[in-house]
This record gives sequence, structure tokens and C-alpha cells, in this order.
Amino acid sequence: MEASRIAQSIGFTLDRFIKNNQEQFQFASGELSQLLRDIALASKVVNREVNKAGLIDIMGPLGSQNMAGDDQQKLDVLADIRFTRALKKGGEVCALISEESESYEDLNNDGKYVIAIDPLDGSSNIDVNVSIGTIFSIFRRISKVGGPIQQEDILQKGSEQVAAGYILYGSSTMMVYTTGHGVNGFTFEQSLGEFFLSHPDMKAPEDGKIYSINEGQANSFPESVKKYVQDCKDNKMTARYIGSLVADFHRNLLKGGIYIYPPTAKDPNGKLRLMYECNALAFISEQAGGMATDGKKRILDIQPTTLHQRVPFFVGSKKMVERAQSF
Ligand code: P6P
Repeated sequence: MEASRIAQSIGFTLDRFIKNNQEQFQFASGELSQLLRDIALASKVVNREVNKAGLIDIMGPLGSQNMAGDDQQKLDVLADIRFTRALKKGGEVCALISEESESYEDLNNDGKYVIAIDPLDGSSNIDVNVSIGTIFSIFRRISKVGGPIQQEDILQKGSEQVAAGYILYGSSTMMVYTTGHGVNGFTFEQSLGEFFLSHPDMKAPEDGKIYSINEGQANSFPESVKKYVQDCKDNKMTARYIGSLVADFHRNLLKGGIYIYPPTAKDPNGKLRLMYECNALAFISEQAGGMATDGKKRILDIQPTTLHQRVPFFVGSKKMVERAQSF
């Protein structure tokens, strides 16, 4: 987008932007637009709760665990309820896959879309006031609308996504998403309660000097990953690891960098989930000119076999992911 159009387009509300770009959706029947608006609405509600988490009694663990085996924080469960309710009411979604529930949720047999969502990723950071995020993937259902949900609807490859995005509840709250026609970022204006286009046509720097990995687990990294991390140090790169995937991913998308969650002794397939973490960020990264693999294979080409399957995750600036793979 040339500078003049960028200047003109900054300040569009999310609603206006979705409407203006609706004709780009291959199934431009308005439902996908409505779906994105439903997600944005739910994120405004979650944003409000996140912003006052310190003040009302929704802090701390619930004492239950989710599918990832993480202790569920009250805000996790609250966010899951908010997104599920918004998507159920909208009517466009037939099935919902969430980190917070074991099986998929059958929402509306007439819905044309399947959503995979991590309602609140980085939950361990909630109580210490570090940025957290929502990650979502949108697929078209394959089986006949009106009929029962089929396995083929649920376990689709990332390359089948029709849209994907994240909301980052950080120093400002942003929604970044793609429908396969580039990546756009919207910043939430609290007093108006609206998302405004602030980062049109986002592009991942082709190379970068930031690497994000939890080196506390380095002893159990594969040799190739150990070699790559050493290479980053030999090249005097900057280590930045917030421990909140959306925050690390977003910073690296803007500044250039690589995020790695490799196989470890604790998580031999890595810790991150294919369906509702890696697929969405891989789609966004590629749409911005970046790259995402499991260390060997393109994330979007991986055929899921189970809802909560984990994959090793290498994502970010193309040249950095290629170099990491060369080790
Ligand atoms: P570790 C948070 O629980 C999360 O899923 C991601 O947001 C984050 O990048 C990663 O796990 C942190 O995991 O093992 O480094 O603490």
C-alpha cells in the first residue's frame, strides 16, 4: 500500500475496514465479516476484565487444569466463556475448538465456519501484569451446512484457514488479523470503545537481530537448536523472551526476529498447540512475508491428527527461520 493510501487508511474503524474489504473474501456473503466483528466484540469485553484483573476477585488459579495441562486462571475461563458466547450468538460458527475444552463444542449446525481459539494465551502472566493474548483461526466447514459436524471439519490443515488473528492485551490493546490478503493491525481506543486501523499492510522484516527462546531448557534442546542459539550469540543478537507467545510474536513481527519453541525433554513435540496457536500465527507470519515451520516442515502443511496436538514452532523473519533450519 503506497504511503498516500496508508495515510488515508489510518483511522478507519475495524468495522469500516472489514466492510470495505469484504469483497476480498472468497465467500463474500457477510458471515465472515460478522464473525470478525463478533470476535472483536468479545475481545473488548475480555480487555475490560484484563485491565481490571488486579482490582476484582478474578485473579489467581481456579484450581482446575485445561487441555494444555496449565493451571486454569479465572480470566482464562472467563475469556473462554465470553468468546464462546459471542460466537454462539452470532450463529456463523458450527464448531468451536478451544484450549480450554477437551472436545470441540458443537455450536450451530447451520453455521458455515469452524473456529479454533486460545482464549487467553500466556495466562501464567496474568497475575504479574505482563501482556497476554487471544489467538484464533477461522476455517470454512467442509461437510454439508445443516448436517452434523464431521471429523473433516475439525481437523483441517492450517493452509485451509480463511482468516486468522490475535488480540494482544498489552500497553495498548491491538487486534491483528489476515483473511489471506495481507495483515492489518488495529489499536483499541478505550474512550471510544473502537478498534482503529493503526498498522496497515504489516510486513515482517526479512531478517532480524532478536531471538526468542526459553534457554532455561537449553540442556534438552536438539543439537541443531543448540548450534543455532550459539550462532545467534556469535552474531551478537538480542535475546528477548517474554514468556507470552503473542507478545513475543508481535514484537518480532514489527522489529524482525525469530521465536522458537523447540522439542524439549519436558515437551518432546514442543509445548505449543498446532490448532489454536501455531496455525494462526503461521498464517499471519506468511501473509506478512515471514516463515513458520516445525523445524523441517511448513506449519500450514501439517495434517492435524488430534485437536490438542503439539508441534515444535519456528516462526518469524524468513532469513532467520531459514538459517535456523540450516543447522
Ligand atoms: P515456557 C504460555 O503458557 C505459553 O503457552 C506461551 O504463551 C509462551 O510463549 C510459552 O508458553 C512459554 O513457555 O515453557 O517457556 O514457560
